[in-house]
Amino acid sequence: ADAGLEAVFEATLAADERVEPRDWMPDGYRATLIRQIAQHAHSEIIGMQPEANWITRAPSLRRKAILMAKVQDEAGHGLYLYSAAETLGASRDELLDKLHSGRQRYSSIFNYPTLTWADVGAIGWLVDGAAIINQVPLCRCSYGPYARAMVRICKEESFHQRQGFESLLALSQGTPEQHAMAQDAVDRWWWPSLMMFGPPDADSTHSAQSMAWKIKRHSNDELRQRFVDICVPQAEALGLTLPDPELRWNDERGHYDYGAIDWDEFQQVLRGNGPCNEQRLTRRRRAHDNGAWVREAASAYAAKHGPEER
Ligand code: FAQ
Repeated sequence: ADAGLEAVFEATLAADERVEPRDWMPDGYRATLIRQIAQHAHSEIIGMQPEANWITRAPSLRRKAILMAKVQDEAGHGLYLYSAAETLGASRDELLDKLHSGRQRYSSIFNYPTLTWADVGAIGWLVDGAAIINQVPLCRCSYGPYARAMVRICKEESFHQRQGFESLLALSQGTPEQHAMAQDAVDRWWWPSLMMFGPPDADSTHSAQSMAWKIKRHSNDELRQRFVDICVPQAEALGLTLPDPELRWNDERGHYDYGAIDWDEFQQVLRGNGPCNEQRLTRRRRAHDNGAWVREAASAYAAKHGPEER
């Protein structure tokens, strides 16, 4: 690359300014961002499925309205993120094709089933909670369009986390059966939520370079620790226990110690062998195929009227 352009790029990073779509950037920087933003976008739209599973069975009109709004927000997040990826030269068609053919990933967390209504609360509290911890630093990501999309997404995720907590609290303080249902959901979602932050730092292939490029601001383990520290008092407030006998405050470290994560399970899920991988992708492909007529109609309309009328 032209040494002058590279120096401008490095100076932008050093000054903590944003890299914008028309700026020169190294090929690896572009490729890393496309990979991460695409994976993030795919997670948002695949992540609609586990909770949508409960829309028709929400226990009240109020809960149903909240859940529908949340699931629609996730679709919106997917759209902001696909748009951010488009500014790097990756078209939405191409990215969806890579998702559907298994060439790009989505978050491991969405390969677990939602077995009871309490899972909706547990996802809001833990999964959206983990998403916020991971995404707040991404608001300061060096790539402008991604950073700006994150600001809005984080505000919405905060609402999602609060609704999950409130829903779980209602169950926890309800009948003994409802309390047990809430506890069971937390027991099943806790460990997969910790895996959302990615492999341990020693096995994280992309972290060092992504941190040098200021795409990531903290390591996977740092963010995971932050999440654990925040969740322990929240679990107490909920009257629920986290399923980890080794969880205890470490005065020296100023953090909670926690037990060993089952990384074999994580690798299995990444290889496509989680409980719901096949169902999630099958439904996604079907939804895409069912929407073909909308895309065709939109292109036909655009061809007829030209861009100025759109
Ligand atoms: N699942 O070198 P690293 C949400 C892969 S929140 C699957 O550490 P990196 C909100 C990784 O791609 C969820 N794969 O990777 C919501 C790489 O494989 P590759 C989405 C994972 O990128 C709530 C390999 O392991 N959030 O959707 C996972 O530096 C409710 C090595 O890992 C984001 O995507 C995983 N958990 O760090 C929606 C946030 N972890 O590509 C609906 C943005 C790692 O070489 C309902 N992303 N891998 O084949 C990030 O911050 C980063 O990409 C990390 C991973 C931290 C996830």
